[in-house]
Amino acid sequence: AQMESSAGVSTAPSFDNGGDNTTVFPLSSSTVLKINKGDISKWFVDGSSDAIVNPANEKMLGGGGADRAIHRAAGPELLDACYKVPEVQPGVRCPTGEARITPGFKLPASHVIHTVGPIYETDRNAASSLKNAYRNSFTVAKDNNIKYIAFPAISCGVYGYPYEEAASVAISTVKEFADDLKEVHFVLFLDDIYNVWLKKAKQLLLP
Ligand code: AR6
Repeated sequence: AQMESSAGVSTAPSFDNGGDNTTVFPLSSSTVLKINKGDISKWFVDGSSDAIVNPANEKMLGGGGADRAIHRAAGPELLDACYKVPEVQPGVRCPTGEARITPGFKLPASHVIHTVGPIYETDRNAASSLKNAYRNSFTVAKDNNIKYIAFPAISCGVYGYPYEEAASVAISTVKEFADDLKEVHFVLFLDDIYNVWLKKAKQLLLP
């Protein structure tokens, strides 16, 4: 473990389970936001009340991007658990904007919260769909006594959401719904996205 940076300033490595460049922001008196660079499939805090969020699709049976990395690290039991999530329509286990939870199996984190962000080009309410994906991930987390949660940049890969707009939705929604959790993390794979998130967090969270 290394030193953590103070609120919103500079970057000391502290996400030593697979990431680095952690910056800490206050969300409330009891909740902090940490923005990390790294691979979300390696993230954990305590291995029992922690969850990573998988940016999945409505079928919930795997895919590319972070979804692929998460399934690979979790092992085949994760796919089995996803198959057991009931379909709400033929081929749809998790409609856009909703969230479902499974165990983490071989992942270092104890749980996976699967959510589905909007496809930017075709979702006419992309911002509200993205907000719902974050909000419903929090609802599922709280219902399952999760205290630590890590999000990737939902919809910013295959689903084509512009980074700046996504960062505004992500950070403002986290600010609104993070109560009852101890730590909310973003684990961002790309330098560009990490930098956009940091800038937006400074704008929205620091005085
Ligand atoms: N850790 C953290 N972030 C990652 C990782 C990782 N290991 N790998 C990629 N990213 P995407 P979406 C970043 O495409 O846009 C899948 O096929 C990536 O750089 O994973 O919501 C699903 O099955 C990007 O910034 O998710 C769906 O079909 C962010 O994670 C579809 O893609 C999200 O990119 C969902 O698309």
